[in-house]
Amino acid sequence: MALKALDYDTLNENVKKCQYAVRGELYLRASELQKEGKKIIFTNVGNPHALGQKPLTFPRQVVALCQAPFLLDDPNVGMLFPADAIARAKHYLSLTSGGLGAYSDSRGLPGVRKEVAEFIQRRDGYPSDPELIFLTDGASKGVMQILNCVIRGDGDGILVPVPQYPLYSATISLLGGTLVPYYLDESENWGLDVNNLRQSVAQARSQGITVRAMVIINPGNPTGQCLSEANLREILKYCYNEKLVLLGDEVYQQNIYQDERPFISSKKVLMDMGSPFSNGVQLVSFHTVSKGYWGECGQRGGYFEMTNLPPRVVEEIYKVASIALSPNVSAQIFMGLMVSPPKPGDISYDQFARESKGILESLRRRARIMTDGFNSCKNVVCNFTEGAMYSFPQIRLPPGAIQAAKQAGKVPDVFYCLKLLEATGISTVPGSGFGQKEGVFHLRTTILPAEEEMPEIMDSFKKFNDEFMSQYDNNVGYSRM
Ligand code: DCS
Repeated sequence: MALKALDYDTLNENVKKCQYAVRGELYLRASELQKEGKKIIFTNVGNPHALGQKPLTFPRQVVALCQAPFLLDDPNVGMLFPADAIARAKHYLSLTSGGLGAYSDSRGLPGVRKEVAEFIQRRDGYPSDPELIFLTDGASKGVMQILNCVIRGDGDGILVPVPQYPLYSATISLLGGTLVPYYLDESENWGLDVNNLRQSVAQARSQGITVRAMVIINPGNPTGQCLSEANLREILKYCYNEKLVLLGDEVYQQNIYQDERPFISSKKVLMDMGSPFSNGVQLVSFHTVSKGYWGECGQRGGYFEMTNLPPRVVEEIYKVASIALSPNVSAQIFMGLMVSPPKPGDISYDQFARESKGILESLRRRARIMTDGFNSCKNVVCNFTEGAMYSFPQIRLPPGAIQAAKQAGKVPDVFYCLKLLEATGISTVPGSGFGQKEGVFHLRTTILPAEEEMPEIMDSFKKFNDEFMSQYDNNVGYSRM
């Protein structure tokens, strides 16, 4: 039969190549089982509200009023909404040209970009220019826009940490670029060794690849580590010497679960380094309303800030952003609220502080419960989740299990995760979806299930795992780091 204009055979090869494990085979099987009536615990996506996290009250009040501005004319509005939420809704509406139903500037509302710049300035202690901040539909769209500008063809390489969040591998495939992996060191709590970077770049160059940019995810997904200031300095110096644009994915900057290594932004470290670095390194940093204690994933709000990009490049990025007309306007307001939440003394401050503190403290406890739970299991070792929303234990699969996976036609960690799903309903993502060293296996779970359900989930994981290991473990050299 003749091929249709758009048949699988004529599909863009880059689309076929692109893989996104977070919604891959495991997720599809979990959805099937759910349809059959099995209780599934979806820990495959960092989607806090889907696992029961309640929205923060104040931002929802403000956006509700912006969505239904006629409520502002209702004489009873003050009985339903606090005065500061009403004032804030009026403020945001005044920044729009026609409310939430009108497109905004393609870079986002100037008033909100100004609030983002003020937030960055407060956070880092250095000025930030609203003209160099673009609002986006989630951080994902921002990352795609920037990679689209960097990648000219398969001769262009992007350094990506391994393990990585597959937005990067998938987008690089889609855009026809080349992913240049650099390995994080699991035995050093997923630290980033600049020598590994050098090796990766040398190898890529020997294959004729022009390495153009480097991605860091800080705090890490799926690895959960927080980069130290010293490490960030080394990275920035490396980018300066090698003329690489640094893409700083900092979407988990509020999600920190220890005190030794607080979040520190790439921008601040760069500015602290002074000339020639501070005016020499090109940096794009990304943030979102999906993470932190907000977890407003469905709103699709994000921003990126550009440092040391020439005005003509910024103009071109603006031009390309204009093709999509405008980011979501309600999401822009969420972003405005995230970067300028209620302040001490505001009517809504106490409630906002109570809610946000409650979420963060619980996440901190859940990070601990998960790590300890995994480390109590046979043939499982797990670094502590210093930040972000994930636990990424290494599963030391015995040769018998690897053999059984082969027979079933599955990658070993996919095999393990499928068995786990069937036995317990826990839906995870196999480590192979994020990249890992040859012969080493992991899985990723989020730390997001409700705290009161955690002990039961970990018990059920342990029961499955220890039985699985006993079944396959013949006590001869299982796979190690
Ligand atoms: N960057 C990182 C490191 C992420 O983990 C995510 C989402 C994003 C960017 C994009 O977020 P938004 O587009 O929503 O702003 N993380 C996915 C994940 O691993 N699980 O859930 C979503």
